[in-house]
Amino acid sequence: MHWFDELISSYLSYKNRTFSNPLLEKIKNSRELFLNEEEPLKRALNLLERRAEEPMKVAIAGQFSSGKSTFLNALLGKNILPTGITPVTSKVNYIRYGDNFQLQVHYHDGREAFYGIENITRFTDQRGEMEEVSHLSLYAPQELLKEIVFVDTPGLNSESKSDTEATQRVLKEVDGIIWLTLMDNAGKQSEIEALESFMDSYSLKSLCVINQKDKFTQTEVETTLDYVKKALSKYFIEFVAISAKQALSALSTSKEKLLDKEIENFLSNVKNAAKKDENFSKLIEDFKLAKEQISKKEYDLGALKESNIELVFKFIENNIKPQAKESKAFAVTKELENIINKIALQHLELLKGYEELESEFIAFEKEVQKRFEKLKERFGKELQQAYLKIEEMIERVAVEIYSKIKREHKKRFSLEKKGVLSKKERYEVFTYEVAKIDTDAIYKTLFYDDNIIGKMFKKYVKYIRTIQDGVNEENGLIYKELEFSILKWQKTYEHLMPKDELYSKDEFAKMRRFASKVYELFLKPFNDEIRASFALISSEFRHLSSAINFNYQNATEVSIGFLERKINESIALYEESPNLFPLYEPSLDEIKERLKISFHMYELNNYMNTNRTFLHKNYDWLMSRFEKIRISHCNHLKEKKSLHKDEINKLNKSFSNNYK
Ligand SMILES: Nc1nc2c(ncn2[C@@H]2O[C@H](COP(=O)(O)OP(=O)(O)OP(=O)(O)O)[C@@H](O)[C@H]2O)c(=O)[nH]1
Ligand SMILES: [Mg+2]
Repeated sequence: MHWFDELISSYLSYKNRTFSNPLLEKIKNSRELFLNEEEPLKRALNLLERRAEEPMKVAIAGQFSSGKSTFLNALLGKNILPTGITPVTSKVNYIRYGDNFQLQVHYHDGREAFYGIENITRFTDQRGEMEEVSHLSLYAPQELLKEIVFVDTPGLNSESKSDTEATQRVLKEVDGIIWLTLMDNAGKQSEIEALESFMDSYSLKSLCVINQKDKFTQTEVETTLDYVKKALSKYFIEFVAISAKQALSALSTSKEKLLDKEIENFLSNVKNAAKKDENFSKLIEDFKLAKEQISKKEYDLGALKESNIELVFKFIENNIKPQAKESKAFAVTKELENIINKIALQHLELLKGYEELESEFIAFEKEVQKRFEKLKERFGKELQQAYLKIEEMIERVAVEIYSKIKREHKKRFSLEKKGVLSKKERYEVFTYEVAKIDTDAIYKTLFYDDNIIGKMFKKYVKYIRTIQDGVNEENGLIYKELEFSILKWQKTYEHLMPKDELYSKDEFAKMRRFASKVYELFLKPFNDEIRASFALISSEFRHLSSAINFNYQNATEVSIGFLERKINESIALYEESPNLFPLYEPSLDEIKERLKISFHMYELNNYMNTNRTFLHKNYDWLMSRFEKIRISHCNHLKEKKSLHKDEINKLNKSFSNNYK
């Protein structure tokens, strides 16, 4: 039963053939790499798969009546294509594999229609008029056609210009050409002219077949072959003489042909039986019977051998096939490479978008850090200036107070004893000078008539205001700069369209949607922080101006009151025991010190006159907020980026594995 196993295994190996097509596998593997396969990409890949699976094309060309159609009939083992001694074939005819014989007519307007093969003459015979037919496809159940599509062409020197042009186009798209010529014509000027215009780029895969060898003697054939080889060596790499007519008659009755048919039948029956889980034994019996009957038939092996047609198949097998395979593999691989590259470029473009946005934020943070340091320095100095203005006011008040300390004469009565033993006592008058602050005069100068302090204070408040405005303006400016660069980015990416048809429309739409939300997602948080800081700083500044505004007169009064109390206390003590207690008179420094305390200058010093003023703290706080926002933005972008990065890596990896 070993022949049976062989049959089954050859059947299965045929069935599995498409899966062992390495080119197809390559495409299928690549398809798994793509994140999404939208219509155009799908179409391109499907087309490529079809190309990888597609059999090679071999055109049969030559001048009219050279026997092209007869040769193809021999190949089909059946007299299907119309032949004749006058120019016959008028339409290019693709002979393809099909489960049944069938004719497909392709019209110029794109229509297609199927007909039984008996109608073929209607559509291709020049003797009929079929202007609207573009070309034909003939399907035949012939194993060889699974690997090779043959193309029958109208004779090149036929009358019709459009037929000749159609042939010319076909010759450019095929993998190989078999040129049929006749003993009498071979190498003649008219043929050389035709070859000159058609064959130049195909010489390496072209075979010259000299037909109708049955009409000549062996010597004549050899002489002609020798001559043609010399005359046409430029156009072909091999020359054979055949008889298409002999081949046709041998093959159309060949036992092999019949056996092939029987085997095909048997296999399809086996397949059906296997599906239904039926026993094969009856099928095997039938097949054996049919085989025996075929072997009893007359079979003209001699004629087939003599026709030389197998040399043509050898040429196809040894020359056309390997080259076609190679050039197809090259073209398909190149195209696949191209597609992978494009998709990688698409991801690169999108990745670049997110990266650009990210680098805007990183650059912004660096810039802000620098700017904030500078602003801290600038406004630190300005606050210090404001602090000095308060000090100046205090100085002015102190000098005023000091200048209004008068001398006043006072009398005191002291009990004196006369003599050591005398019991007589008496009072004596002593005059002395005490300090007296002329409060009215001070107030008059400082607060009322000249309002010196009021004026100084106004200047101070104005100055504080300029600092506040400066801070707000600078902070606003920094935000505006960020906004400008981000909106510029948005402008580009909000309208980003795929540059290539194969690019994913979805991915680009995603990017556009993302870009349109960039204010909401990315800018607003910064803006919110700046606003919050505006509010915070404003209240601090308000405190700085109003606290002193409402306080300065009161603080002066409190200081003077303190000094007066101290003077009066010293007088009281002095009067009791002048030798023990001196009279107190405030120095300028003491007055200043008192005023500083009343004006809360020690607290203000921390607030305005150090490296840790409220503005320093505010900038540090704002910076830390900005940093937090930036980090969260970058994390968000990292997610977006990693999607494309992964795709690019995947594609690059497969690329270097498969194609380098
Ligand atoms: N004796 C002989 N006649 C042949 C042979 N091959 C073809 N013929 C005859 O030559 C004539 C032309 O053959 P076709 O097959 O129609 O030639 P073709 O090249 O298809 O012609 P067009 O389609 O008109 O270009 C027909 O009458 C065939 O029977 C051959 O090997 N020997
Ligand atoms: Mg023909």
